Amino acid sequence: MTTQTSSLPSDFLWGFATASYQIEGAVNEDGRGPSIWDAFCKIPGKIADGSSGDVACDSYHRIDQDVALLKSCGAKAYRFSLSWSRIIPKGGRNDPINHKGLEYYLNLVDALHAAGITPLITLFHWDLPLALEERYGGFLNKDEFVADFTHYARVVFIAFAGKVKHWITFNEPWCSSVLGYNVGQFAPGRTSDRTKSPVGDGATECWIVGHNILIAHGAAVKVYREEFKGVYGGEIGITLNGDWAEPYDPSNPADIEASNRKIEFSISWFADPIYHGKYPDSMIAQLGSRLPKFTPEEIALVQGSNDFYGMNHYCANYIRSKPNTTPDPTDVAGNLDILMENKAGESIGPITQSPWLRPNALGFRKLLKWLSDRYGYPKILVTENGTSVLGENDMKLEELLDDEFRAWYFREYIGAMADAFTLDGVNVRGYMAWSLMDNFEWAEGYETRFGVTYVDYGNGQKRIPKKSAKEIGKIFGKYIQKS
Ligand code: PNW
Repeated sequence: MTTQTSSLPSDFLWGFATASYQIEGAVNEDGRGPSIWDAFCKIPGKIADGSSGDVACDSYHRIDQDVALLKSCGAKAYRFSLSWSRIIPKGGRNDPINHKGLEYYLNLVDALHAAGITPLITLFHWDLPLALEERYGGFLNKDEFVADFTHYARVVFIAFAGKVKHWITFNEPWCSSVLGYNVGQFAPGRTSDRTKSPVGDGATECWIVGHNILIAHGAAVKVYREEFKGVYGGEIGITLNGDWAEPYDPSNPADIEASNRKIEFSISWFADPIYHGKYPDSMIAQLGSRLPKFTPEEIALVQGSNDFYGMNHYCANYIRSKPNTTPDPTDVAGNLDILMENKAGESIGPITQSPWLRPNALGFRKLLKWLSDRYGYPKILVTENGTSVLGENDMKLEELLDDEFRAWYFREYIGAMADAFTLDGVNVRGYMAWSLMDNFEWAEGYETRFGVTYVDYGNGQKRIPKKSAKEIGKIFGKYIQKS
């Protein structure tokens, strides 16, 4: 329910988000090394339209256009990610640094500041340097990975010292772990499913990867706090993804419990160690010794390592329990069914182009409250929220640009967030819409569009703002208190 009286604080930071591999292109330029996504896209059948990020939105050559676009939308902030292999082409702590790569991001940050737009940097949004995957198995090698990520983070903190005050270590470790090492849908594509990959063990590897990412996050935060924060200020946290869960049958206690467990398996997997110093009991119970244990040194790094909670959120599901069943060893959800309809046959929300995404804005408000209750009302920055539109890619340009469905989504979701702030006391302080422009939507290629701006891939990556690009500023104008 969106009430007239809800509002957002006067210093609320809002804008748009993107990620390096999804927009930059220029994969072979100025010394950039390949990432695991360059390699994954070359495997036939992995990307829906057989495409890759080779050109994408060509943002590597279009700093001025992208910043002008942000400005025209009235954005106060821009969240983007760095390509690790642009900065350290082979990724490792003893490998050379590529100053040309750093220069691109430094120019972008300078252009943002000149336009009065606050930069938020994500250090890692899935494009791991391929050399690290080949050298030691990437995320699976805890000691090497943590040391190399910490080094990379320090290189970046030094380069941007004082220029950037908002840092995100990892984007959606759930996706890196589960989609990369269990489902096999994302790079590096490891899974137990031998029809998809000759290598991988979905019962164990995803839990090891998640564990190692948490430690790398904690180690990078320690570097920032000890070596940079005192001098330059700023804040650092991790971004976690998670959908809201509604019980399939609200009168069935097992479905209510399963709904809670679903959120624990996706979000609390990472957030409980950070805020409570341990994995959720429900995960320990189901996974046993397959869930790694933190050493005292590891948990000391991880616990308390968020200055803010980065929240990526898109949708909700109905959850049905599976009573009296033994969980499959490759189950990652908590032994339950994830459904789009409830027992009464009602859909959780309208259909979009993404099979996993049906909007339900009240679920956003409920999840904001759920997270706040569980983690002590932390400062929350919504680092992604947005939607695809059913059939958008096949629409005539005029129809596509009039994206009322996406504008409606933003009105609903931003309204629900204002309710959470005003009525539930949730400490939400920022919001980045996904995405500034249509871009490479991972395994779905370019067929699914998430942008508030249309990108004409066949015509020099020309950018044309859709209706929603202008709408977001109007919505925030309505909610943000005048100082
Ligand atoms: C996020 N799922 O990913 C990412 O951070 C973005 O890079 C991406 O473009 C955006 O959402 C839209 O997909 C997700 O299958 C991808 O549940 C897939 C899922 C969730 C998040």
